[in-house]
Amino acid sequence: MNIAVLLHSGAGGSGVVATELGIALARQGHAVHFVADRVPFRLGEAGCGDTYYHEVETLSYPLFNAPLTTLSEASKLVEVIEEVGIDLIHAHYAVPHATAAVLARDMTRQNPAPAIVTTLHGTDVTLVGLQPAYLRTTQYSIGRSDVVTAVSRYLADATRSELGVARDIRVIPNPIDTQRFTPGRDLELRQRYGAADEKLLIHVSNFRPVKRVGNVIRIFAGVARELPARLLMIGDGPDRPAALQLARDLGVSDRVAFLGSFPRVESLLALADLFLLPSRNESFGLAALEAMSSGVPVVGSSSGGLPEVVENGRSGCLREEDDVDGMIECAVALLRDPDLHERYRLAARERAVSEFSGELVVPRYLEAYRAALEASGR
Ligand code: GMT
Repeated sequence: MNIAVLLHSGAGGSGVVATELGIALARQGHAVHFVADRVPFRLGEAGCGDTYYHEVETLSYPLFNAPLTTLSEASKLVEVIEEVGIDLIHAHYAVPHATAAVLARDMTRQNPAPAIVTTLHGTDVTLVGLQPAYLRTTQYSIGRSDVVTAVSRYLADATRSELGVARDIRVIPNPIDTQRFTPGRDLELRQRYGAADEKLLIHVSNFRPVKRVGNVIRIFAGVARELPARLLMIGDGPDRPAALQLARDLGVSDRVAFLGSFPRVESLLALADLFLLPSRNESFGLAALEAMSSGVPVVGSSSGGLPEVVENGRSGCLREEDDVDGMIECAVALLRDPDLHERYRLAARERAVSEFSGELVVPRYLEAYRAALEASGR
């Protein structure tokens, strides 16, 4: 199959899922064409067969306040459709990608036109899509897709109840490469981030308000009052300066390392004793799944779709969104009890492998593709 993938090419989870799913499909013999404004964050190092990158060119023009990226994306997509013969477009995130897909399908002279699968990832529904500025366009683009998938039951329900979309939505969880994200510590690397008797906590995100990085620091400070510990903060975003200041205010800045944003996080994840994700609302929590696959239990919030990934009391510990004390208590209990920690560690890995491994999830996407081709009359 010739597949065009529309995605956000930065470090966010939807772009990561789109890239890694595309790579997995290319490994199975499909030709995967990424259409984006820059090389996707996790594509660079893959070097994996039949993947292609088509750059969306943007145009700045004094009459426009900002470049009209949806239009450039649709134009580039039509070009790709007609040059290589695209069977199916997979749009990750409703706006602007599903919108550009619908527009390109209407514009192309290719007959039959490609089918469209749209995957909803989270804030495209719960935040951005609900804004009056985008609401009708989001509803329209979802409605005009041949098949719509959501990464959790929570998100599928929110799409129906909050966005008022009545159509069928398939729930397909995010896949994980369990061979790449695998337990196994590089002891030399571990030494670089703290002494052997210090517990290592880790957080990976784009440091946006929804991630509550302030609470990450508060939880860590609470844990560090009880036992020797260090925190690795991986990623970057608008809330980094405030998090850094809070670490200073709470007197833990010497034990918190901000490492920045980079694509290969697996070797660092495998070093950690706990992963922190106290987000306000996580529709899935891909970063938590990557940690679990690496054998790292998760402490986080029970809102949104995270409970569909992390089993509270087994592979991690989930508390109400702002229950920082509860999260501290749970983290300390886990870190103080090696047997309990080992049970959680094994359960986290086991859940990642048995529920979310690419071998199980990628075929579900292929099944959605077949349904979309059929629905589109191809
Ligand atoms: O909503 C975002 O934060 C953007 C999006 C992204 O591109 O990072 O993240 C969402 O998609 C991920 C992949 O499906 C999910 O793991 C994240 O939970 C989800 N983020 C939120 O719901 C906040």
